[in-house]
Amino acid sequence: MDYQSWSDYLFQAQRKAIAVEPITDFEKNLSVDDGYKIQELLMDYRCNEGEKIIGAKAGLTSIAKQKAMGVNEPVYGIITDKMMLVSGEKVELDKFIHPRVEPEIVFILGKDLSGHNLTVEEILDATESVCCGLEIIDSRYLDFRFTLADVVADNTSASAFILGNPMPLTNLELDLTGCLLEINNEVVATATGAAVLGHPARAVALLAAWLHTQGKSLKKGWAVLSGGLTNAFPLEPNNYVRGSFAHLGSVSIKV
Ligand code: OOG
Ligand code: MG
Repeated sequence: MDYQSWSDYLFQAQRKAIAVEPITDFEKNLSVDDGYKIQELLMDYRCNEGEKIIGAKAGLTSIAKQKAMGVNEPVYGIITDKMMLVSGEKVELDKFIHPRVEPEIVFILGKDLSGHNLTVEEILDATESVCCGLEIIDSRYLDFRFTLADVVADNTSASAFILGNPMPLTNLELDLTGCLLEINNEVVATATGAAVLGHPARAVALLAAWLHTQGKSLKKGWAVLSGGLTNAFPLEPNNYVRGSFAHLGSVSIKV
């Protein structure tokens, strides 16, 4: 299989903001491992264009998201400086294909982390601060139609994200942390941190294990997105989207 040309296929789709058919429409046997190889080349490509890796993301870590996307396993991807927007910033829809927004809990790491079966305690120990976030996902595939292998190749639909103010972990019970997603001042979804694998730190542990198998690690200073707590909602013209979290504050974007 020509991994390089599939990574180019997805890179061009993202750059031109034009949706393409899923790779599995052509490569019926695309495996999840193939997907990760394509993702790696895709991110090499983006880094060669000047983007800097500033973190990682887990996706499909909540039942809400897995059900919505018809996929039953978490997926892992990479985030870069170019994907970061500022809270309150105006989002231009024409840079995206069909963006959707989802609320997430984000870990800022105080040390490198790698290894299998890291515990929630070990993750929290390595965490410098936590913040609330909104992720804007934008599958490069038509109608967000993909298999697990396709979405992995597409760097798990990563497109943009917005972080709230970093908060110290002291006395935070992230599994109990409630979150409201509002669009135009109407609550469209609610969840608590436990929606992600019982505790969002477990998503960080899975990411550390994923990188460990490649001889890599989560890095000190990285932002780690633990996955959408609720289903994702389409971003539409004139939307004002806000994610509000108990103890973590809120983040918003205007379209
Ligand atoms: C895949 C990305 C999932 C999450 O937080 O669940 C994701 C998708 O739904 O397109 O970022
Ligand atoms: Mg996400």
